[in-house]
Amino acid sequence: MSGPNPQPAPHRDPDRRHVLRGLVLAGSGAMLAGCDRLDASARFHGVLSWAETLNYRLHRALVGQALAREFRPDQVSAHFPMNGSIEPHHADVVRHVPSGFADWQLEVGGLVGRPARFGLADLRAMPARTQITRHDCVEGWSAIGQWTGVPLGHVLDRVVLDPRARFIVFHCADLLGGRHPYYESIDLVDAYHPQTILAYAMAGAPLPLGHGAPLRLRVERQLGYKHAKFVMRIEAVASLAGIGAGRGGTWEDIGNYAWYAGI
Ligand SMILES: Nc1nc2c(c(=O)[nH]1)N[C@H]1C(S)=C(S)[C@@H](COP(=O)(O)O)O[C@H]1N2
Ligand SMILES: [Mo]
Repeated sequence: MSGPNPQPAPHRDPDRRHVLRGLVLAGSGAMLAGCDRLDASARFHGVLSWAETLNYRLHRALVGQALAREFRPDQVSAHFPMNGSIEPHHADVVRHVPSGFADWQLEVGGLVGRPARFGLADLRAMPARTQITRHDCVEGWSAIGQWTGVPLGHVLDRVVLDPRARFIVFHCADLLGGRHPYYESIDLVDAYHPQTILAYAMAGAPLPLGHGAPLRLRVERQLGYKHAKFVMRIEAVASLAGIGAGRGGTWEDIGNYAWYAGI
């Protein structure tokens, strides 16, 4: 099935209350602040067109921080396609393929108080979340997969996000079509959404290379191209201007895709 979903079905997992409590305790204030701040900065920096701004506001108003639907293990797709780049190209990352990324490190910087590097073991030692969700690609396919990773919000808290930060940018190790360095970005609302994780495992096994090893973003409330694979560097920024062509992502820059791809 392709195209936008209807509004996500009410989430009925037993851990829902736990998640909601966590939300209230940990970040609702920050998320609301992030939302307001996005409205101010994204519009004025021209990232969102007028229509996109309207879509963003409508979507946010309708679904708020609702969780994307989660599925049962028996609903996982037998075949989950690999799409876009299926291997990294950046030499600094390619050299880690043979060892299974044993000494690879994710770089987290930009507008943060404590820039840091994290290896796979560091990321695995952080709180983990496993979720079974449906991935919707604009090219017209969907697949249900199980992902495990560390909530992005946890990593951002570890490096102490600067109050000036408005967006989180994911710099990837591949070149789209062999030419364009892949990057993506999300706002702080999505960054702190409980289902937004940096996934290092799929179906309980290390993330396969073609699905973005060693680390890929799962941002379950948005379309497939937002789910950056081969993430090598995360950067907190106040504005998306000056990154790539300034539209917030590679597909946004070269394919005119919407920056906000909420589903
Ligand atoms: N770095 C990087 N991330 C990427 C892409 C890519 O080409 N490079 N393709 C995007 C698109 S369009 C989709 S649908 C998903 C595909 O993820 P999959 O290969 O795990 O199915 O990754 C997204 N993230
Ligand atoms: Mo896609």
